[in-house]
Amino acid sequence: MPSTSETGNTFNNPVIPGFHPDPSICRAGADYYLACSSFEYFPGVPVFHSRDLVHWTQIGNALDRPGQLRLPPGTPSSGGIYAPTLRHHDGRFWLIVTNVSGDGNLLLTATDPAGPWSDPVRLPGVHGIDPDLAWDDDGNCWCTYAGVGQVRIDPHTGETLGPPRRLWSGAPGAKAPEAPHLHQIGDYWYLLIAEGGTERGHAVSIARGRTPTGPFEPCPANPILTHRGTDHPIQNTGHADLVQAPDGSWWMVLLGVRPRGGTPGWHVLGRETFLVPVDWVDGWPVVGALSPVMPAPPWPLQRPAMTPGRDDFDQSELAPYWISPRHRSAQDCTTKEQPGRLTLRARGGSLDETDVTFVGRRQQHLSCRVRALVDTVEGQGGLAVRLDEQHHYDIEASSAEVRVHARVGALNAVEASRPAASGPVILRIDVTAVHTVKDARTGPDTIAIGVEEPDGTFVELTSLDGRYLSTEVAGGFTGRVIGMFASAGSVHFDWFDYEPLDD
Ligand code: 6LW
Repeated sequence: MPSTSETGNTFNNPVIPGFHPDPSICRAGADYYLACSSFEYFPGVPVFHSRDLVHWTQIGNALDRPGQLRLPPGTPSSGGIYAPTLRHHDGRFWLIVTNVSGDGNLLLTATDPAGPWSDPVRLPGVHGIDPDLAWDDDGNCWCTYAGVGQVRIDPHTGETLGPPRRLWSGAPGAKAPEAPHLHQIGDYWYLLIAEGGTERGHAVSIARGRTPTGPFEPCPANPILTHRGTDHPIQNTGHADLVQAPDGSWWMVLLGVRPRGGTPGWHVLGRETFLVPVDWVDGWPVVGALSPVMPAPPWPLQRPAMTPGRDDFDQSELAPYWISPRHRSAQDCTTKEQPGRLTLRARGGSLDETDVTFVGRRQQHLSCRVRALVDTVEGQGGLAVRLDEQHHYDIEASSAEVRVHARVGALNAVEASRPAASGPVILRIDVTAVHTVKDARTGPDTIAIGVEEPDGTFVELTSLDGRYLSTEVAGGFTGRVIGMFASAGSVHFDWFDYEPLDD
């Protein structure tokens, strides 16, 4: 689904739209790889591949076996997996990440970043989120983490070798020095960090030293990137990583958000991954202007198929973009029971609870249409737009009725209903973003929910304000996920179609 507004001379930001925060990037020859946070979702840590830095294809998830990713049923939304670092070193790929809901810091390796990834090694001596990995010329492996602290580790066993040390806290008084990435570039070791918190105060700063352990001298131009206090269409910019292209140019990937609607602006797709060029002046990086449309890099842009819009459930395994809160098993989610259909079996919980049978994909476009053909002869279920247990809209079909629910914090209401027609039904959700960013009266988008007649006519049952499914209302670190659920018995889905619309 390449965007229609992209030309040969430009590319569109974000380069990985939808809830894909905390990007970490590395290059192996002509191939770039990137990993993101995944929080309460299974499988965890989406891994992407690109040949041009602009177009990315998801090739897997680093944590795709239950033994690698333990998210107990009570794991809160926005708990779980935080902020990976992905590196290529010594002919292998290395990934270090934190499970804040149990296992702490984890280190995995793979020869192919598409997987399989190893079982994780635990790092009980590393006490901080956002762990980074860097090897010096003597082969020492340095793990640097939020705070900003550092400890030498044995990456094979996870043991710490020596005491932890504090390295740098960013600007005096700035909160949350985090997301460190340590890079050896030329004569210096550069310590890139985020500071100010992941909301409107977010920023990227850097310091440099002659050794990986410092001392570190802050860049006089810090923060080297921030959109604080501006009207920029991309906000909350921070949590960055650096990569060098084969032609010698440098690039930064980072997270940002795209608020829409009136004050304060609501962002609904979570924190997305953006790309921006970097120049070097006097041994310091100077970050180029970050905008929704950017000058293209000086190499041919590939155009791989992005996440496909439609799934007919003809494969025996689900594609890597399908995610489920906390847990998924062949007992409650399978394409093998009825060929060409996804069967979901209700585990018992509703969308309001943590133990729910739900399979979805990230909403990646400000406007989109989602449809699914649902057979509820053996159960009850449907389509939902989910931010977390307390913030979701859904349309649920049973043999008797089709109902639209809205859950917003403590409020839980049936918004509309109608008797069910006999046989399978096409459920449909149209998300339409507002055009004007500044109209004080509007939310970011409207979410129209209903059923589609066999001739394609949309029978809208209700239209809801999208602001209540935004991070500004719900809090947390994720973004909207749209998908299928079963609330009773077994529900069969013939297909699921996600169509980006112009916004
Ligand atoms: C992550 C921290 C942050 O660990 O948010 O934006 C936290 N940065 O670095 C969760 O994504």
